[in-house]
Amino acid sequence: MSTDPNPSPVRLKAVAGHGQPDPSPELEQLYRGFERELLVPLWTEIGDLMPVQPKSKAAPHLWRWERLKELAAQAGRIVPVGRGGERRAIALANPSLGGKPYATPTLWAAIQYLMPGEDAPEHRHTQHAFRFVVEGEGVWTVVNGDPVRMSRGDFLPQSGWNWHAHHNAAKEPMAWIDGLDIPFAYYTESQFFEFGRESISPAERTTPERSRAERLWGHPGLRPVSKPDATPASPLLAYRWVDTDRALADQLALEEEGDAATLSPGHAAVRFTNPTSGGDVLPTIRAEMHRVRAGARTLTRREVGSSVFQVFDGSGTVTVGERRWSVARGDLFVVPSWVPFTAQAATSEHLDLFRFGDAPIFEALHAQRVRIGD
Ligand code: GTQ
Ligand code: FE2
Repeated sequence: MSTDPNPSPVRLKAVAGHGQPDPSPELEQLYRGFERELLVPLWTEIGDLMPVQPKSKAAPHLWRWERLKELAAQAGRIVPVGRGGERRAIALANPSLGGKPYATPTLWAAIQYLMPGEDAPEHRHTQHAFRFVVEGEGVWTVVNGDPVRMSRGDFLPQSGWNWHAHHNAAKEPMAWIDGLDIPFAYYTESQFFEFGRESISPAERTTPERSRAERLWGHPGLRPVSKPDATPASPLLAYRWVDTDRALADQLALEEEGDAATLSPGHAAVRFTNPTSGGDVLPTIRAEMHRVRAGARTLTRREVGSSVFQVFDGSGTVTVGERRWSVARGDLFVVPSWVPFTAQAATSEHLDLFRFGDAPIFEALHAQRVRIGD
């Protein structure tokens, strides 16, 4: 009845179709009964609930770095950063995810901005996080009291429940991107959060070239014997561009010398890994850097789970499902679950793509699938 003060949210409509019962007054009566008792039969929902392959709600979408930076700078002039709001971070909101600040169903991606001399206050949360720097320098992120320099090309993981604050020690504002598993933690209702100290100490405002974490863990192929245990997330707090760049350049050089060093011709890729285990750098987030040689193209790839890419350097064309964009430095785009992706570098310069995704979740659950080719 229309006067029902608590109408059922279940709405069932008899429709003709494959495997559907013929519409009839009895069927209507049955469906009203289901609605009253808050019941939904499988036969009307199966196409949505159990598709033959993942059908992402998320849309392929691109955000231009120039636009993001402009708005972040505007926020820098107007919006203070401090306790409560915690961060001047502005998230990418996928147009198909209901207005939530989610880049994909599992991943948060945001531009964060700090003015000269500013501090983002200390806190910790169970969500896993990282920073990636596409340009600029001058901010130190302070993780459990360890100041870590952030410069162009650096990848900085911060696994859940570590205290962290950010400090801009430079005379210029700085922007970078954050990736977190906020949507995943939200759906699974597994979040915890704590405020830290009101301000960090003078010792934590120092600006060392290398963090304590790098001095302990940042030596290729060497681990401290004093730390025998594998940890679920990487204890190394910075992966420096000089190392990533050299690894990619070496792969392409080896390929030219005839070694099978690359993923496919002209496509080099490295994954950021946890030095205690060789596994992914964070329990829920995989991060990689890809380099496509000038004029080369990656294989078409689709996989379970979603990714966000940021163009680190160069230019080219990326194809995500039905969408195709010309991309340049800083541009960010989303590749939803099981949507085919290819990247083509410009003929004049290589294309460097930073990528992060949720693959570790699906691998842990033995639900990961990858398909190469069209
Ligand atoms: O820098 O600590 O983009 O806690 C979202 C949540 C950044 C951060 C974000 C956060 C942070
Ligand atoms: Fe945080």
